[in-house]
Amino acid sequence: MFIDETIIKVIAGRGGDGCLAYRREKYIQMGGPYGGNGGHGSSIKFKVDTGLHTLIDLRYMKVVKGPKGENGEGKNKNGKNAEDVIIKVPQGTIITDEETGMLIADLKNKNDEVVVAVGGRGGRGNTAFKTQSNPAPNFAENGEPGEERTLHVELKLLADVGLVGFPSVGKSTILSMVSRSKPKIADYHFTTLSPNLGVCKTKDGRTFVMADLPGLIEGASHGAGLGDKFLRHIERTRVIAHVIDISGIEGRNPIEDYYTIKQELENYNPSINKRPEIVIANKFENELYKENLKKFKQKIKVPVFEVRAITGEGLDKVINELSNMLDNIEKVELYDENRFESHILYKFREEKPFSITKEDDTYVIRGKEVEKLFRMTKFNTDDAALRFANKLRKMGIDDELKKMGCQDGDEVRILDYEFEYSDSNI
Ligand SMILES: Nc1nc2c(ncn2[C@@H]2O[C@H](COP(=O)(O)OP(=O)(O)OP(=O)(O)O)[C@@H](O)[C@H]2O)c(=O)[nH]1
Ligand SMILES: [Mg+2]
Repeated sequence: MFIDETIIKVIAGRGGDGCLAYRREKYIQMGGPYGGNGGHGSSIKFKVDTGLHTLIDLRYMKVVKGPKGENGEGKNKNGKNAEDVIIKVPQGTIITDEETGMLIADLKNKNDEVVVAVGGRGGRGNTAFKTQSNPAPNFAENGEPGEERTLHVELKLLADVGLVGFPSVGKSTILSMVSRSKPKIADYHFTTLSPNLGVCKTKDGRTFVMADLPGLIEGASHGAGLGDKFLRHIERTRVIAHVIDISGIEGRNPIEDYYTIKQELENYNPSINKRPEIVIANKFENELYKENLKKFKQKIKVPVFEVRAITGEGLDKVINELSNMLDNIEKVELYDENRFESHILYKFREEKPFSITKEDDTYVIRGKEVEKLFRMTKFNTDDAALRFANKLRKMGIDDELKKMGCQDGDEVRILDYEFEYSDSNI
């Protein structure tokens, strides 16, 4: 099966924990703090590998988790950073955030790579907190949790020319004659299930990439046949070559075929129909088809080239013409920018630093920052708890609780940690 779209969850590694230690050596009294910092957690990266052509490997990776950074140790020994996890994908992979729909990366070029989830910072050891006023801090930090994201990963092929048309009109046969690609060819419909790419060369040595795409039928834009899964590949071609069976031997009308395909393209993404196009009238091998060709040319005002794909007759001309067309159009951004426009706002969405709700008799505090602070606090010493309380106050949580009527002795909860509110220590 050809996979060109998948969902994957990535969880970057947590930072290593900071260490709480003191220097204790003979003859050195009050040696001071001696705990090292934790190492950085592993980040998760996507990287282009030109040897890959499908996203099939990703299907087996539902969740990718990065390792944790090493914990800090005594004698001020810092933990090692964890190595990044690299997920290899084919060129032309697009990554969006599944929750917001926001575009994260469009890996168009050979050497593209992108960090999709940043590893957590290592927690600081107690040495790092040493100040003049507190020369022997009695607390250390836990490592920061790594970023978590659910990603929608899709692959769009990058090709110069896309062969589109009904099933069995001869698209794969054409590609096999004009390039070294060897796609499967057969007389039944939907022989081609995934796109094939081939490099074409003109007599004067110019080259371009041609894609043989799976057959389209009426309703494809709504999922009929192989559906819109493959229409997405067409979005990434610069010139459209409509392949038409001009013989009509399968009982179809070539003119209607052309209009049906145009309509499907229009329904899927109207910008495709604005691209330069030609018609390849295939299976032109009999005097009887001359009439069909004449009618077609009268009706459809697009350059039409009659060919006979099984023998290769007429294909040189087609390749030459396609190459000339490509010389005259600029390389453009091939995906439709507008598709993402409505999501860009998410980037600027202001997130409240915290929220407090009263659930039963408990005040529940939520928010990324507060939860992160909570996870990074080691509640094993009074000093650590005090530092946590001070930070909450600085964030304005204290004031907000008071405003809501919270009084001494009331229950307050952050994640699964419950404590009693006290005006003096929070
Ligand atoms: N008579 C005749 N048959 C042809 C010609 N070109 C291709 N065919 C035949 O048409 C049939 C379908 O060809 P394919 O190249 O597999 O067609 P396709 O458009 O790739 O079809 P799908 O992959 O199913 O969409 C095969 O049996 C070919 O041998 C031609 O010029 N003349
Ligand atoms: Mg085919």
